[in-house]
Amino acid sequence: MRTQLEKIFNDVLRGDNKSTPTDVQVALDDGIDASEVLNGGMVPAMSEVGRLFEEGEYFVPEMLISARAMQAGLAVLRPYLVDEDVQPTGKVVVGTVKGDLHDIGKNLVSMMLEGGGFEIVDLGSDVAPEKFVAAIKDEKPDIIGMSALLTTTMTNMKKTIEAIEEAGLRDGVKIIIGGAPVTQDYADKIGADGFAPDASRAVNVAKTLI
Ligand code: B1M
Repeated sequence: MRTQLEKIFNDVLRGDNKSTPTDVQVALDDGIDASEVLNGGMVPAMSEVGRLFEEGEYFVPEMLISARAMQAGLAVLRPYLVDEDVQPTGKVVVGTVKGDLHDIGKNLVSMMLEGGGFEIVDLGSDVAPEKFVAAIKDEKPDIIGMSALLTTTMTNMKKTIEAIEEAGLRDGVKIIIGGAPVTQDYADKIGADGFAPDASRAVNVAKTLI
């Protein structure tokens, strides 16, 4: 089991988008749990990519090809994380905030929420505050989920909450935020209703708020 997870870790690390989905499928066929494939192989590989970037060994192109391999692996995992037959218990509009292109964490949170019975409307990445506002009017979600990976873009979470307040829509939705630089303290400071450090805890927080 260990070697298969190591294989997947190395696939993502070197950005191999052919071997990653194949090795993920082999792991699942061997009976390794989807969450173990994710948290024991794929997610640690992305952390290592981040470390190598900080050390100056990886550059943006390497980060991009690892991200592409990660997305290819996630596509294989998706049916194992999402139960299509569950009746939706609530609707969540998700997006990565303005100026931020990191979408892997947001996609993972979306998948886990879907697996937890939520209907998802995904606005993508680099989502401006006014787009979140328009989506509240159009989609009437129970929850807005915002993701940010950069210290320079997490401030757009505050701006989005302010835009929702200014549009008079704040009382009708709960707001959950997350992403590597985001903390519970920050969530409290900007008036979000919930914070989750990872995708599975995002599901618990969403269920509590509903
Ligand atoms: Co970027 N990048 N990146 N990058 N990148 C980071 C975030 C960085 C930490 C790397 C580093 O220096 N160690 C650093 C940020 C530093 C900082 O702000 N403090 C960084 C930088 C600097 C940059 C650029 C500025 C680099 C440059 O151009 N010089 C640039 C910015 C571009 C932009 O957004 N405007 C940039 C670009 C990119 C790529 C496009 C190449 C690529 C992203 C591709 C993509 O997403 N499609 C990329 C990548 C891959 C990373 C790292 C290596 C991996 C991110 C990732 O996917 N992690 C990252 C290093 C790292 O995170 N250690 C890094 C895996 C993912 C599963 O985890 O997204 O944290 P994460 O999501 C988790 C939790 O955070 C949480 O749950 C998820 C699952 O458990 N979560 C939520 C996330 N959203 C949530 C929402 C919730 C609840 C929980 O509720 C709604």
